[in-house]
Amino acid sequence: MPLLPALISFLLLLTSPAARAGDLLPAPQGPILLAVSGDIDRTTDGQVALFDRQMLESMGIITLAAISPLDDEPVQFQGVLLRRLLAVVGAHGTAVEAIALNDYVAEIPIAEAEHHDVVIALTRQGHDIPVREMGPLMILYPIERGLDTEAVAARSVRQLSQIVVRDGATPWDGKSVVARSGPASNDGSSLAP
Ligand SMILES: Nc1nc2c(c(=O)[nH]1)N[C@H]1C(S)=C(S)[C@@H](COP(=O)(O)O)O[C@H]1N2
Ligand SMILES: [Mo]
Repeated sequence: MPLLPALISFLLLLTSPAARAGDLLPAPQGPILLAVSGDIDRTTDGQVALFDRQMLESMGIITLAAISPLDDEPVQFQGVLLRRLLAVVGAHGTAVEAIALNDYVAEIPIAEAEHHDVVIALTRQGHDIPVREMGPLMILYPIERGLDTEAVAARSVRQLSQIVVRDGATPWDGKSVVARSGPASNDGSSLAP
């Protein structure tokens, strides 16, 4: 299906007044890049929401500068906002478990993704990201004061393959929020109120 009609039908589906818990998202046509499960209202097969590249792109691509494991300095990435994906699947709960191809798991508070432009990157400098370069999907945080912490680095999941929506073990404590005053904390252990 050409991109524009696919995009329009996808957006219509999302905004339709008939959209409700249990509605099915369009089934993926290409290779599956991401599986979203857990506490979600919309799936592709009644169990899990599977996404191919085109489906992810149809949610709206944003560009951000970030530093990947391969970079010494910021380069341009393009991807989908995590909060946009969570809106598409109708996520409940307070956190997502982001799971990598190598079974690495990190918990990301949903409130953090609402507050910051946490991105699921699809391309690096205009190109798909090979698995050996920590793709095809990678969670990136914007370069922002207050986000340069080890905790945030640990949530920057490379080779992302699954997201499970659930209630978090620990509610977000706001530690990655940009402090309005006072010195920037760089270890996440102290935060100006
Ligand atoms: N797939 C995967 N992603 C991962 C990790 C991992 O072990 N596997 N480690 C995390 C941790 S603890 C850190 S500090 C950063 C390291 O990212 P870097 O290689 O850009 O420094 O990746 C995060 N993402
Ligand atoms: Mo780390």
